[in-house]
Amino acid sequence: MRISVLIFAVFTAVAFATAQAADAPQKTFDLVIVHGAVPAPQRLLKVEKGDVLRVRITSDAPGELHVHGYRLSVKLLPGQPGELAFTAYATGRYPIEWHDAAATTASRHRSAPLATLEVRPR
Ligand SMILES: [Cu+2]
Repeated sequence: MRISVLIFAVFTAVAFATAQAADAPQKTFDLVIVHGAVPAPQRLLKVEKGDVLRVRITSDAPGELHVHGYRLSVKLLPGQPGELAFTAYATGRYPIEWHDAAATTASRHRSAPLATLEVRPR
């Protein structure tokens, strides 16, 4: 119990330190989810390794947004925007999925990604 609290505290401190890196370019994205999809221009989040991302998300239905590969998630309710702030520490293409709260567990990870995070080498 104590160890897990300590690990969480260290992880939080490291995540905070990386997010605060003064010289890292900041990139802000807005995802507006309507009927489980975002408009085409929002479907590709293109960044470079080391960029600090701020992704603001709103949804018209309750659910959860995942950035697979980065193991990030945020729960959303209609009218309550969510936000993910993180550093693009690994290059590659990562699916950003939307899991509607009403969807069954079996169908949750089978849906097409909402968007893609593309992190290119600097
Ligand atoms: Cu997922």
